[in-house]
Amino acid sequence: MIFRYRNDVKQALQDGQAVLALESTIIAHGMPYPENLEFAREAEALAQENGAIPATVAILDGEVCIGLDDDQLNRLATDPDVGKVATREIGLTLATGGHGATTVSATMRLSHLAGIKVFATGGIGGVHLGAERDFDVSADLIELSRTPVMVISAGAKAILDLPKTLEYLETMSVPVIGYKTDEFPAFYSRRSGLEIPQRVDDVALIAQTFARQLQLDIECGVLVANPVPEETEISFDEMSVHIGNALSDARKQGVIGKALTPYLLGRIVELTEGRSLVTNRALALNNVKLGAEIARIMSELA
Ligand code: PSU
Ligand code: MN
Repeated sequence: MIFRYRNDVKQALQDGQAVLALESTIIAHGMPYPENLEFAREAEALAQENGAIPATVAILDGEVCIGLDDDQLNRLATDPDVGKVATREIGLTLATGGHGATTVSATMRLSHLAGIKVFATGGIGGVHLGAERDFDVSADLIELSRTPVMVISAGAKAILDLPKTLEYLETMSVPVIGYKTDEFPAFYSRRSGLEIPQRVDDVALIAQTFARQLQLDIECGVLVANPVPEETEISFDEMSVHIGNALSDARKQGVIGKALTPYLLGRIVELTEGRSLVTNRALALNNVKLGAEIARIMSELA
């Protein structure tokens, strides 16, 4: 068997009830232990409270797991051998019976194959600063352009080139919807100064927008940009300083490729003395809540 479903997830999918996908790279490579495990448990509980069955996605022992139990969450949060799996690494990880935490790209693809339409994360990968030299563009953007799953995010952080990320999404025909905002949020901060042309304040309209795309077999996803709650945001100006320092440390250490995003996230937690982690947790949970509401409305539309 390649797909293993937690029982309640399988049942909910069969019955057409709301299911919300959650990624696992944020657990294995996006936050330190034990905050990562606490976050993973809280995210599952919050989805449930808001009317959707949570399905954290990962690859364990060569199987795609849709919905994890507490032991499996623990394993992802603590085992240093759990790799970071983007879409291109799915095949080899399965073929070797390996383990992997799935990124936004792989989680989208596997959710789609499992029949899950809505997925909540923290922030997406994007076009990296200096991409005109090193071509570092996250596979998340490619997946958004070819896989019909809605992704709820707090935008993307300024470790990325945000204007280029938005341009790329436009080129790749990925709709970007600002939930109650006219600006693309910058993960830790509510504002980036960059305009999003499509603002929607009504959750039901977000669900209907995606339902229409699905009806027409438009194959791309939708990126929902949901700003971090005001009480936990860190200003763009302050974060820019820490991000600049983290980027220069990465350059000095020669960190590139798939190691770069986890390195920067960890370094920023250190540089902000843990404040960025509090913000990261709050924004990701805020996305889970919105994602669960959208998933619930989508299941009622079907
Ligand atoms: N951004 C975050 N937290 C994360 C990630 C991104 O704020 O944990 C993870 C996600 O899993 C995302 C991946 O899909 O990093 C992108 O990695 P890359 O930049 O190597 O494509
Ligand atoms: Mn990359």
